[in-house]
Amino acid sequence: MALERTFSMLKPGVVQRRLVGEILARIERKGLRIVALKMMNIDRALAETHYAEHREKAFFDELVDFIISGPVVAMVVEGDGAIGVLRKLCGATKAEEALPGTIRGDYAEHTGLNIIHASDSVDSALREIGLFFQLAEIFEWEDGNDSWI
Ligand code: D4T
Repeated sequence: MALERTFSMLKPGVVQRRLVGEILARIERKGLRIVALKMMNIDRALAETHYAEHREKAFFDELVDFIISGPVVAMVVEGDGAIGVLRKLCGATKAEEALPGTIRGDYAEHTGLNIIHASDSVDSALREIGLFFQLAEIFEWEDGNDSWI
């Protein structure tokens, strides 16, 4: 499988619910590598750019208001097939369809508050990593566990 990088973000509410560690642990336990990580507030312009594909949707304004309502934890995650693997760990977008054992299935009751974002394609990953991170904020590190995970 191809080595990929994907963008992920723990949405507002995760910091307040003290779930950052638990969710990062799930990502790490799978064997994915965190190569960039930061807490930040998103401004309206970045939120509207990030969610540009949803501009015409009825939930767009609510979505933007929500994503700028508190700090998020943004990250770049690397691994074999990382884009699909992380989407699977997250579970379905709609909270009521997300299976138990997935991050959304275990922690989200409402779709508008579905806890985590993860890029859905190679193109989205590239675009979103570029929106949120400078090259110097992304770290290459030697993975001594590579032959065990
Ligand atoms: P994100 O982008 O947050 O990772 O979600 P997904 O990639 O899984 O799903 P999406 O782009 O279709 O939705 C973006 C964002 O909008 C919220 N949403 C979505 C909502 O509030 N109501 C809805 O009906 C849908 C489909 C949740 C995620």
